[in-house]
Amino acid sequence: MGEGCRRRALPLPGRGRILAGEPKVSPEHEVRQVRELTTALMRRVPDSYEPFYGARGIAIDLQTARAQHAAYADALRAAGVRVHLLDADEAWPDCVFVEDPAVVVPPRALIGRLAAHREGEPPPVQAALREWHETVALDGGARLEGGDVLHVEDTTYVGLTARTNARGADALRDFLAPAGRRVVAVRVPNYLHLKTAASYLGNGTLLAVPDFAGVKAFQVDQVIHTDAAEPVAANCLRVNGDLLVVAGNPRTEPRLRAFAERHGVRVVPLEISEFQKGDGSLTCLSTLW
Ligand code: CIR
Repeated sequence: MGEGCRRRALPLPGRGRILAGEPKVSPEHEVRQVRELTTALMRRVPDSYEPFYGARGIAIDLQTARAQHAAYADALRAAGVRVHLLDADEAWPDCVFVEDPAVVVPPRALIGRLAAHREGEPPPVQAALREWHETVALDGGARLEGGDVLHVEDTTYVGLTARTNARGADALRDFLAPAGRRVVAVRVPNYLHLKTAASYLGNGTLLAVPDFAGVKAFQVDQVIHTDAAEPVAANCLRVNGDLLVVAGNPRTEPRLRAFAERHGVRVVPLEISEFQKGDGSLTCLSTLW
């Protein structure tokens, strides 16, 4: 990465100080700072997660799911984040995927409107977020899920998917305007959410599945592709000096380790099999700020 690739620190509005957490980077690879994340909201796994998927022919092991959830929370803590655990709501089996009901950019949080089978999830999340943030509602026709919102430096990309519509993208644009953030909408035809197809590793680097055409819309220095046979690896979570990656992707992991080595980032593989069965991945298990 050369001189022309340097960027200023991630200018997301927030209270956190800026970290320059890349001690292993040599001088010619300029330190690229990342905004410190201090806090995560997670939501417990409801008992109903198992029968909900069981009725669809998908066998969830609830005990394993909870162990994976706990390991994920520990990984966030190890990355320096304070984790707040919200109670599950048995009426809404997917409520563990707490990324989707809100987009938090301190000092405000935009409350999403979710797919019908998840429509009851936002109110308790909104109530919890009010402890830290002013919350903002969507207008009537807007639909927006947090899995479609990807912050990359001073731009926020929003996926137009089966879950997020143009009005939701417009609402996000309005919400982020006071923070000075640009919003770019990207069509994501074949994946559940934008962050199913791509995620931001920090340091100017996007990770994406190889068949994601929308990658052209991203202003980044570098794109790393997952192996074509490992699309689930595309959802990583950079938290301060750590990069949480989905375990069990042996062809993609060396590419992520090479990135991490170059930038002084620690790779933390996490098993999330029981959440992948519910179409979830790493980012969806928390809302971070
Ligand atoms: C759903 O259908 O919405 C859930 N089963 C999966 C949500 C995953 N969310 C995410 O990746 N942000």
